[in-house]
Amino acid sequence: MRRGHLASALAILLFVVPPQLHAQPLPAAGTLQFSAPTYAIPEALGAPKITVTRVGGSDGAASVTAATIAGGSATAGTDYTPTTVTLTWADGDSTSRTFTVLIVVDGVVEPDETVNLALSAPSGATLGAQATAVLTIIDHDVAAPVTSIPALSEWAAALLVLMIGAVGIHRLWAC
Ligand SMILES: [Ca+2]
Repeated sequence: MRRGHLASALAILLFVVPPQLHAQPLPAAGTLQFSAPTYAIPEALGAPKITVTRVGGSDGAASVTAATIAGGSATAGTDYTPTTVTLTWADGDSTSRTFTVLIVVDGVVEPDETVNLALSAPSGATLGAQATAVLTIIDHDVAAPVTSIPALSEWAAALLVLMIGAVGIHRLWAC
């Protein structure tokens, strides 16, 4: 085949082949990540639901480990129950998953505290950019009002009244 004929054949081939076959996208498994970088929950509500999303594809089954990890200012076991769960998706499923972190309602007045959250061990998909997040526990306890101690002058006045009363009674008996 002469060079001119070859070029013509290639041009015809490119024209005939549908454009969508030129760059066929591979089915994507998607990425797994937290729905937000931060979450906040009043301590009194006790059980925030944390959302993990699958975005950018849903090809094949997937799973990921979601857990509370060390590093936040809240204390595991005292302020919250340490949690590790496995979240799973079926092939074609791209709906969100949630897991719950149990907060300890302690009745103690304290600053707001944080719990670090992390995704790890992805299977069938990859971790997205938001693979960590921070949960803030907003303290709801209030300090009991301090009972005021009577001023010294009030004590002195009360004592004076007692003394005057005692003297009066003594005089009555003497009469
Ligand atoms: Ca508290």
